[in-house]
Amino acid sequence: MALERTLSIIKPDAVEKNHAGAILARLEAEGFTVKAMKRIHLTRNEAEGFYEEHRGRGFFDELCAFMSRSPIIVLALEREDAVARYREVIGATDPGKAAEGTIRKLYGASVGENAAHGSDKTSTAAREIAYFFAGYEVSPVASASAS
Ligand code: DGI
Repeated sequence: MALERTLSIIKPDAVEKNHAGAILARLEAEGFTVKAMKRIHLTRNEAEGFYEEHRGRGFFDELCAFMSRSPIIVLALEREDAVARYREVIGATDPGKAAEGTIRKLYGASVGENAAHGSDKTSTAAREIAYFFAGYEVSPVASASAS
């Protein structure tokens, strides 16, 4: 199975409730390596840019207001099959439908405030990592076995 990267966001609701440490510990325990990480407070425009593909959907304004409400923690994570494995660990979009023990089940409150974001495919992951991190901030993929 291929070594991959995915973009993870610990969303405002989880950071506000001081769940970031527990979520990060869980991700490390699940075998993800942190290749880049930062805490940022998105502007409304930056949130809209990140979720551009959802523009026009009924929840877009609510989503962007939420994501720019308070700081988030953004991570580039690496492990084998990272995109799919990460989505398993966070669980379904709606915490009410997420499997027991998943991050969204444990820490999410609603479909809008669901604690974590994860890229949906590898091509999306590359674009999303580049949205938040300059090249020098992320370890080169080619040297993934090094730190
Ligand atoms: O990839 P996901 O984050 O699991 O889900 P997505 O790409 O379909 O939607 C992106 C985010 O938009 C999701 O994490 C929460 C928000 N969202 C999606 N569907 C709804 C929603 N927010 C509200 N309020 N209502 C929705 O139906």
